[in-house]
Amino acid sequence: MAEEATTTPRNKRRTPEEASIDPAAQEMLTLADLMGLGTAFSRADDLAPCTIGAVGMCCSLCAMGPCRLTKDGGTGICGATIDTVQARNFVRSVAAGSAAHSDHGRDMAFTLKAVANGEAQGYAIRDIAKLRNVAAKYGIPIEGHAPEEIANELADLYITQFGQQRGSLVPVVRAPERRKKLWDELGVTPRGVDREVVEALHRTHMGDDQDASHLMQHAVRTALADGWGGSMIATDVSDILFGTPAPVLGEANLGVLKADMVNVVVHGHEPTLSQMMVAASQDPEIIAYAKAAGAEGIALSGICCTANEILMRQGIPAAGNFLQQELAILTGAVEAMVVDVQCIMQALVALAERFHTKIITTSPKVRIKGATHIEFDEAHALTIAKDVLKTAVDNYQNRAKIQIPDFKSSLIPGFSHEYINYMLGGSYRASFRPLNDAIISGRIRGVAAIVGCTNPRIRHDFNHTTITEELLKQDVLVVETGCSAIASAKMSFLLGEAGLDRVGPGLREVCETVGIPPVLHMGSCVDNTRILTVLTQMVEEGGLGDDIDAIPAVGLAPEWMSEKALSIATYCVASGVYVMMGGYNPVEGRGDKVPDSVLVSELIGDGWEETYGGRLEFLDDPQEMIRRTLAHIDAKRAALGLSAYDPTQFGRSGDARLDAMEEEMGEATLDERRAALYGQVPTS
Ligand code: MSK
Repeated sequence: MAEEATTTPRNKRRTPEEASIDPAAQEMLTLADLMGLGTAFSRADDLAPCTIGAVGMCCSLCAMGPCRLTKDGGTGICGATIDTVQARNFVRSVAAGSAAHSDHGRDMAFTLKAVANGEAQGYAIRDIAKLRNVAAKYGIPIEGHAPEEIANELADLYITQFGQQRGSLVPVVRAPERRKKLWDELGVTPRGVDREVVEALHRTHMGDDQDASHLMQHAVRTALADGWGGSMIATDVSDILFGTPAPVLGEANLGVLKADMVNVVVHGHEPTLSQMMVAASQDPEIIAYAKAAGAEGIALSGICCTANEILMRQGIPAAGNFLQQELAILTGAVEAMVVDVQCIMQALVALAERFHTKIITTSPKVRIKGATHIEFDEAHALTIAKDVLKTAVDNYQNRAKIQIPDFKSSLIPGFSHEYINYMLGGSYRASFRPLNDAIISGRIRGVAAIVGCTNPRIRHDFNHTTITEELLKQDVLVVETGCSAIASAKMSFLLGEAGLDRVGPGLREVCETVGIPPVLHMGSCVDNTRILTVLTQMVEEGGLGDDIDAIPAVGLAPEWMSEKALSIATYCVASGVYVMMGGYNPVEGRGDKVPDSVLVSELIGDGWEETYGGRLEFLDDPQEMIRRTLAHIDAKRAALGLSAYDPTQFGRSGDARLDAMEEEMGEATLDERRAALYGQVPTS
């Protein structure tokens, strides 16, 4: 792919092709222009970001300000330096991100409790093996106990993690030994989820913590409460209740919408409602109701991480990632967009008014003015899901002109850490040994986790797919979550054979041998904890050092936009990962030349690397992210004493060898081919 500008030109409307690389998105943006309708893309063009706030030089924490610290050595009215202001802003963002993920985890824990007590209509414990496995990690008795009893105890334990005041969050026991010791020594082991978030808000209130290093230490503790706390709980409970993901065939992009069916798009993050919507949409009563309205049935699809939750478990199609929420409405074919929490644009309501689409909010925590509210409650989950679907069906008759872009790609999602473990070794010797060995031999150069949002200030999907495409050529195994995974799905990187012609020779051999796509879709945003688990299991397997920071691995969020992404990045760095994020650096501003001051952007780079072995950087250019990824992976390989990456060593086995032989041998007989392959003299 040619190198092209990826950031928003200021004060100029981009063409659809400049705004997105996705042809479906381009078609809808063209339609929006024709209809004179705005989207996040056009609003990003019209609204220049605040250059002072963007780099963390504005403090609005009290009514003496807001103070803009643009002058060298300048301070706020209270005397706060730019370092203090940047650190406080950063801590607050991490606290918001950690709170969002963790509150999701809390709701999942309460749902598990309700299911265990038979108080949640339509739900069941789907993965008893995972329930037993997780419970056993915490010493919950499992032998001779019914799943409901175990679930009850696990739910109680998980619920206490939010209000716990002292000690350590229990999922932290799953981290590598050396890492846990480091966190204890540094005083960043999270005590309780709510405690860390509340303390983050307290410390950043006017007149409290005013030492940037000390503040940033609490950013780490608050983020770890997300990654090794709230998010990990969310992933565990989702798997227990809805099934641990395993490969399944799915589809992605706006072309999954159906012209002759009632289209219902679920959007947001929590799987409790969306899973029930899947069940309700397959109910004969609901299908009959849709047919009576003149439709062929109900077509359920998803946007953002709710899409990922039902895509990787049931193969329900993803209509798109974050920036496609408005574009789905522009098709005119969506009867209802059903939203729960996070990443939902308020602009949906005004846009939907120009069409017949109903925006239905469902969470007691989220209302949007002008939207229809049908509150979800797990005690009556199936009944509510059916009511929502009937509302959508009733709206089908109001549909006018539709334009569904004819673009969609197949994909195979569902690579949970449990499945990766199984696929590498099989039922009897499930193990990460083959993955470690492939890295040690150089067949796989290293691992990159590419995650996170899309952002209208960055050319939609461009950074995600440019980086993915090049790293695959360089034999880097790529795992993805969130909106990044949907971007790669649209490029067919998540479909076994379809992506292998664009993959380096060593990685291709591994993909062919194991039977996996070159990019592994590991789930939603909270499922970044699956990546932490994989890294921990690689450490435990041996041969790649004794902690996560030794592994030749990198994390990238090249089109991030949400505070959750800052929390994810921070807990990954504190776990030992080098993380690069796209776009501007929120702690970059340097008006302050006070001697001995700690510049926060230096702290999150060199400072955190010295302390945690991981570092956080913000970069505009995807080519530079690729260069730094490969340099880091090669440096880690060298530090482990592994051979330097050499692609010429690989690519002569498996399908590639057969293909080459096919070309060379043309009309050769079977025996001649056998002889060429195995060096044997034909015996027949
Ligand atoms: S949905 S947080 S835009 S990845 Fe998880 Fe996508 Fe980012 Fe929302």
